[in-house]
Amino acid sequence: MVERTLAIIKPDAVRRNLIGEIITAITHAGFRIVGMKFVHMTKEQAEHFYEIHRGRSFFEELTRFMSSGPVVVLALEKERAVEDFRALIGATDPAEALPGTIRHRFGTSKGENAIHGSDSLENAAREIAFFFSQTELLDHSP
Ligand code: DAT
Ligand code: MG
Repeated sequence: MVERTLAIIKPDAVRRNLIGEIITAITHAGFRIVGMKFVHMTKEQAEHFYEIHRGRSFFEELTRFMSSGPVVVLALEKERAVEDFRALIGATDPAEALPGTIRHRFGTSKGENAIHGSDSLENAAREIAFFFSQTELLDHSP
C-alpha cells in the first residue's frame, strides 16, 4: 500500500550542512517528496510535536534541541513508507544503527541523531497534519 510518512532533518544535521546529502539518500531510496518546508520551531511547538514523550527523562533535552535551530520537514510517499523509512534511518542511537543508514552516517549521539521518522501510520498522519495544511501537500484534492 502506498503510504505517507513524516521526516525531519534535525538541527544538528542542518547546522552541519547535510540537508542536500540527506535528501539525496531519501530520494535514492525511492521516496517521493510530497511536502517540504524549512521551520524553526519554538520550544512550545517542539513540546507539542513530542507530546507522547512528555514526562520522559530526555523530554527537556529533546525539545530544547529540536527548537535550537531550523529543521527541514518532509512529507514522503512510497509503498510501505513508514516501515521502509524507519529502516533507512536506522536505530535511535547512531552507535547502534546499521552501516549505510542515515543515523549511522550522519548522527553523532542518541539525542543528536540527524533525522526523525514517524513510527506508525497513525502517527505519520498526525505528524504530517502538524506541519502541513492540505494545500501544501502534492496531489491534494481541490
Ligand atoms: P526515535 O526517534 O528513533 O523514534 P524515540 O521516539 O524513542 O526514538 O525518541 C525520540 C527522540 O528523542 C530520539 O530520536 C532522540 C531522543 N531520545 C530518545 N531517547 C533518548 C535518550 N535516552 N537520551 C537522549 N535523547 C533521547
Ligand atoms: Mg519515535
